Amino acid sequence: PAHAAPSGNRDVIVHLFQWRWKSIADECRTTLGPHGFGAVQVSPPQEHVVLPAEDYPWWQDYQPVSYKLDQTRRGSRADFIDMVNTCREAGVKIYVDAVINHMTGTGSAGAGPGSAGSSYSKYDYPGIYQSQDFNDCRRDITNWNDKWEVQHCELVGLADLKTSSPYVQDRIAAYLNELIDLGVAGFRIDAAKHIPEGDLQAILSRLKNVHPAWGGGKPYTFQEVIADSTISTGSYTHLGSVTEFQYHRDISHAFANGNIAHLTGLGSGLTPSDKAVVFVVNHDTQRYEPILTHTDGARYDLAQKFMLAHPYGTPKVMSSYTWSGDDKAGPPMHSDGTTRPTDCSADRWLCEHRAVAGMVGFHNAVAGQGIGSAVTDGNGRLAFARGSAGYAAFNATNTAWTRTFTTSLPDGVYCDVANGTFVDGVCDGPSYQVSGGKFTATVPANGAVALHVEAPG
Ligand code: LAG
Ligand code: CA
Repeated sequence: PAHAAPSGNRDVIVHLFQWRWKSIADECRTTLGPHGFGAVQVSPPQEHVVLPAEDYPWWQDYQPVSYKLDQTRRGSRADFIDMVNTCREAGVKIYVDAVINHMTGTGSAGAGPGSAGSSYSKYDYPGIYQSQDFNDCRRDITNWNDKWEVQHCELVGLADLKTSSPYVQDRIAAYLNELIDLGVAGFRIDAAKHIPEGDLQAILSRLKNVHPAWGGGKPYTFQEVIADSTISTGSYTHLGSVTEFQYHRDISHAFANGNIAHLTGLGSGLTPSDKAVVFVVNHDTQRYEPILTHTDGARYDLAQKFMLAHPYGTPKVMSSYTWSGDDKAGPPMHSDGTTRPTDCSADRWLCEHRAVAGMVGFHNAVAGQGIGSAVTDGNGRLAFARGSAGYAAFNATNTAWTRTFTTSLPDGVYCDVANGTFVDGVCDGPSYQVSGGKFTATVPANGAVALHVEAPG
């Protein structure tokens, strides 16, 4: 049912993890729209638990208390609506992180009030869900080889919704449809593999069409499926896109190890490209199983640039904040636990997406062109063409790589969008002259050079 692809070529997703709605609206207007980003994955907007005793961890969001959109740490319902509209006017879709497998757990606050003031206790959410709306297996998932258990018992102790119940399906669909009515264009389905496929299908089949600006079809959905030998991404691809965690592991190890020469074939054998949402890192892996993250500096930015240059999958760029010590640490916040506005040059906001923004234009300009004419130099260097629309070179070594590349880009001067950006006809990076089908470049250590037809120098 819900599987319309993002419209046009603007399909790149950026995850503005924990950003306030107002800050996202500003970023859509000033940065995301002009650079051609397609969509923002926003943090879960529904009412959630509030845990002052644990210093307001980021993961409050993943314990829903109700589907009210007011008074989360990121702003009001009115702020949310303003963000959706402002981003749409900038050509940027909003994808909501939909937490629909479960409600709250038993943490430092086992009972209400939630962030919008609602009272609750585990298995009891007045006016929404009561005990009969939860699965009967009221214990943690222990045997991850048992598909029934993975889908009907509790993920880290979170009250598992009885998604087989038509009432629960209706209630979840009502929440998602309210978001569609507000202009939301798609959803990340949190913990999708913990929801039986048939139940998820029943929920998604109840969804309305999205805003006409986004084509008016069913919402774009990507399901978080951490595939293993018990549950594969293929169990969910008939319902929409899926997150491809093997891609995350493959690209991260390759760049971490400086072993990138073989990456032209990245993604082969994995989920079909048109169903795969791909990423170098997400908010969980950067904490719990880091391979390559913002702490790795240039090599990490290089991997995100490569993802934007390579044809496999729908890229999702991470943009987060630093933390020290405990991995539950929340974003920069006020003393009451509400999040501070993003300032990319202050606090702990990283704004990683800005470092790779020029490559979004490359991704959009070369859409539909295959990868070809690969050139390597040892294990750590790889350059390739995207038809005659673009050419990119990647250097995952600690020494610069100078050579003359052969390209089918038309002769002319091109903006290097790996080291600068091209917005409103202005190139703010280096430029290169292609003549006679060749150009000579010095690809920086742990850096890239990328030229495409829509960015003259
Ligand atoms: C996800 N995808 O399937 C999210 O990407 C992931 O970030 C969520 O876990 C998880 N599923 C549930 O939506 C996060 C934190 C957990 C946290 C959970 C609920 O990674 O650490 O659990 O959100 O807030 C916390 C405590 C647990 C406790 C649980 C219930 O860490 O020890 O059992 O709350 O009280
Ligand atoms: Ca479940």
